[in-house]
Amino acid sequence: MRAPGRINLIGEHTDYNNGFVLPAAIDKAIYFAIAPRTDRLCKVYAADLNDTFEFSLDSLNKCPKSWANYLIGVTSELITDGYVIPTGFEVAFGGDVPNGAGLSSSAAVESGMGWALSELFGLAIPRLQLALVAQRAEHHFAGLQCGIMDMFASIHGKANSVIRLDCRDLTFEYFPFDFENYQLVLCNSGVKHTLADSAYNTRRQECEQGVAILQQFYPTITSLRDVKLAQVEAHKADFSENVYRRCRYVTGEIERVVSACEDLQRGDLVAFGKKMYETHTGLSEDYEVSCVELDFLVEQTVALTEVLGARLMGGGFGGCTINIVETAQVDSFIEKMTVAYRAQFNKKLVCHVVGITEGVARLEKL
Ligand code: GAF
Repeated sequence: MRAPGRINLIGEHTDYNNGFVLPAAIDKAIYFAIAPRTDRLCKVYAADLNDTFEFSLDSLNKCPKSWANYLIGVTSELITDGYVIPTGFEVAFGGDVPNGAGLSSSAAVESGMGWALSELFGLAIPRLQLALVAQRAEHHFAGLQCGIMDMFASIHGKANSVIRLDCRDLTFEYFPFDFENYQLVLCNSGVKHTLADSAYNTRRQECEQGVAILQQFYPTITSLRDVKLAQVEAHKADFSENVYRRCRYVTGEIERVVSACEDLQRGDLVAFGKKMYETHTGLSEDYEVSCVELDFLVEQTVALTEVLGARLMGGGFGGCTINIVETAQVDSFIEKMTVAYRAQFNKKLVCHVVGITEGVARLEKL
């Protein structure tokens, strides 16, 4: 089984606000091998951590080992949805999705685990249902009140295409993203913010507070998706400063994704790239999920003519920036960024040129 990590071109922190996102599955993945047992025991092995864990199908509870919770969570949520896991199993997994880099290794683990169980026991789980199961596993077992984007992308990815997902009704469309002259390059700041999960959940609550305030004026709205940026501005005095800025960013970003998709359809990557910078500014100043390292990495690109757009990617507080870079200049871009990062922070910058691939799938027998 192969379950990929994901990137997101634009549309950050919009998924849990019922907005649009534009992610894709990438050529970095977690691989699973699975076999059935005859009893109720489940033995799991995380190859990259060289760590093991065992649990029983009869007591699927949260455990102190964070990585194991993704596997227990998916197993438990599948059973909640009525799928029959007839016996225990042995599973080993590992891959090359860097942990804590904002490429959603956790969603890859959840999608891969679900797909592995589906294949092993002939469950034929529909892809959308698996994404919802993985999201609930994250909520209930990992404690992150995430949106649907990461698991959806890992499960629905298509080679050389980004997915325009409407997180309100979960309809989606593939947009070709295959520009010979440009590559997607990720610059990994190496920063892993330990408070990221709790700060993420706080952002989500602040958006919900914004919705509750606006509902007093517009009773029919149910999420920030139903709100225009102009309405947020009109009610500035009704919000606290933080809630106002969170809502301003999200409503602006949802509108930005829609017009960024139009840029893409016209093949106008220059206009698309400009919007990536606007997103970064919003994430940094209004949503406050950036950090000095990510701001530095984005600022460094502003003067580089070979870069069309750059921004922090994913939940924030660390991880990677995503950059659209002229193909012929990719090596020199990486060199320049690595030197600058070392000079500023005395830290090594790891860069990845990423390709866009298919979503989770069973691999042919080796
Ligand atoms: C994390 C979450 F898991 C996603 O659901 C999404 O909200 C993202 O942060 C921000 O866009 O990856």
